[in-house]
Amino acid sequence: MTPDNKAQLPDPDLICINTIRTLAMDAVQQANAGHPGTPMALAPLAYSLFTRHLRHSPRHPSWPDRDRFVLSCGHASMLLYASLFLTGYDLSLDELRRFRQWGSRTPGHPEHGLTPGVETTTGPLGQGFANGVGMAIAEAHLAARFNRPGHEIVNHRTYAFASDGDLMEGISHEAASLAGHLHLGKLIYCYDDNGITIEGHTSLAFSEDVAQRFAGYGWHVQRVADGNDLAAFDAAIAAAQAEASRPSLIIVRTHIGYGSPHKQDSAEAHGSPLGVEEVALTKAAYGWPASPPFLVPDEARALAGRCVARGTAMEAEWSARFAAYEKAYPDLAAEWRAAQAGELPAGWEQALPAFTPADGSLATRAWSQKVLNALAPVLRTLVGGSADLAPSTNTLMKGEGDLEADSPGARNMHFGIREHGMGGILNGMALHGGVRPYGATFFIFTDYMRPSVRLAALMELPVIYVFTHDSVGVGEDGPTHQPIEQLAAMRAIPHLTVIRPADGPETAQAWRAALLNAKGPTALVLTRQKVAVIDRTRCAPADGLLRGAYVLAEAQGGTPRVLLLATGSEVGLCLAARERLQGDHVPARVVSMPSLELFARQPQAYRDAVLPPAVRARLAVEAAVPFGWHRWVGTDGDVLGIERFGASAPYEKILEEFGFTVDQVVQRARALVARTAGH
Ligand SMILES: Cc1ncc(C[n+]2csc(CCOP(=O)(O)OP(=O)(O)O)c2C)c(N)n1
Repeated sequence: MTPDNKAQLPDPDLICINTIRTLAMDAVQQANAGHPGTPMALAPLAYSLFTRHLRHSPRHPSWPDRDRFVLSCGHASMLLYASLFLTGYDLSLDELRRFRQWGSRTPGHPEHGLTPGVETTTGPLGQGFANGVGMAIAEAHLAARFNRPGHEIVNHRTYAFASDGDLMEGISHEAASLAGHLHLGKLIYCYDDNGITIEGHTSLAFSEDVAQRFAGYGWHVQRVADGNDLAAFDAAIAAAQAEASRPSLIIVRTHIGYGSPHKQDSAEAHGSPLGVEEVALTKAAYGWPASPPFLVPDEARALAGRCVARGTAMEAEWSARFAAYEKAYPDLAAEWRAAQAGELPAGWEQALPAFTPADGSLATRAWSQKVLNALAPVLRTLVGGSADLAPSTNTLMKGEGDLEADSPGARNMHFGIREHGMGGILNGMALHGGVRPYGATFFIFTDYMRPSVRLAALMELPVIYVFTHDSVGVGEDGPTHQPIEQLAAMRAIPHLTVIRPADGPETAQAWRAALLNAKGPTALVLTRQKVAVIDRTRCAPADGLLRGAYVLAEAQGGTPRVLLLATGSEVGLCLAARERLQGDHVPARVVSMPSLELFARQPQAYRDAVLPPAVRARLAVEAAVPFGWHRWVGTDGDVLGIERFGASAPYEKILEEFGFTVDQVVQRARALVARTAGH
């Protein structure tokens, strides 16, 4: 086919657009892997957005008041890389040539933190969609909190491109529904309606009316009939910007592999190189020289200078505004700066409550509520909530309002029953910055949000999760609600710190560790059932938690014959078992191990001090699948865990049936001592 877009577009625009297209084709061809078709289709939209609409500063990609852009269909990464390169970001043409190669800044899917201008890591479809919603929530919250009449220092939009796959994934429903509910008027999404996915035409599996769907969510919906029609697209963006109280969806009809004589509008254009011949034919159809590859004509090269100048001017204007704000509101400005930097206020740790046995027995989720509420007034950046379980996860900040459409500056969020959406939104909030987001649900439902938790870990975002109802200790709700394999599954995620505290003081330290962890997400794993406060006059202080594991109760005489390792609610069991073992002249050391990740990071000498290599009799006690514990108990050790699904009964009965009794621990420990004595 012969593209007719020359007739519609002024030449310099078309040259820039075709530069994006051909760079994508060439990079994918050179890498012999990648997705050329979607960048070819979306090039006009990206060009228009990056050069005319997006308020961004290519030389300062972290300018706080920039508009955010999310490429939710991360497989179209070359679209983003070419756009960033052409608009003057610190991304060279050589990097585009090294697309998908080891050590390049142009990986297969965009990775936040690696490439300047990449606002979030995308690729798992639907995640970016939810991230954008989180960014817009953070913006609305910070605008409400910090802006003052005549002084708007927070005022930016969030744009995203989303594909069929993004909209098919359930997370897009969850996030879009909440975005509509919250009236996120500064959210502008473009849906790439190209009718093609990997298996063929979308009609194979996707026939809903997307416009009606989003209208139903309360979004402002527009259509652009032709993705090459820049004037229509610009008008739609302008209308979306003018819409203040509803998120916008612009449904743009595009053609995957646009201009490719044999592959346009086919699934073949989606995820493999066009082929040398087809690249040549497509370039000919564009009126583009066949060689050299990676050609950037002067018209396209000139873009960078203009975009940099445009961005620098925008940023300078904002800086002047900020300076005036700082003069008028010095305290607020200082607070804003600290929030942006993710700094915790000096002395915040003094707000951590100290619990003693006199405080009685409470579930760790209940201790957590006390800690959260002690910290909330001090840590004003804490914003979060639960997926409709706040009364059970105990995550409400008392006295703080509900973050709703008409009160975006409040701090208690209500995610609705949308765990996956919550996970993606928390990531977006953390990426936006200025807030310290937390989200809560039952531990069992981490399975519903695991993809987002994994991405938080991959991006090393300081999200805090409060996961309660952490074991068969849930009781009567039964096996559907009783986590068994979730601890192992969460611990298997690199860069995620999992903390399962044993009592009130450890729960306070767990929050402390989570807040101090700026380099990745932290999951607090908390009980539903009550646990006693450990007598710290007889045991070690709870701040040992910061090292992941610590000697809670030393063996009599200091040389243990057996080590009892436990987390959370099972620590108390081990303390009781220790008493019995000691009575039987078996010196037993109890090691509280709330975080295997934190412990693994300690120097060998510390680890050996806690778990002396010479002591082979080691029993780990945890009401979960034993997977992962053998690293710590060794080949001679034993794990009292659970290798079946749970059961519906009062929790005391379940724990007894599953062997979580002092008797069992003592018996298993004795057997271990006997077995290892002969070694
Ligand atoms: C959660 C998830 N499932 C599956 C995939 C694999 N995948 C990559 S692109 C794609 C679908 C492509 O269709 P579409 O979203 O319409 O993108 P386009 O063909 O327009 O580029 C799939 C299934 C993925 N990246 N993420």
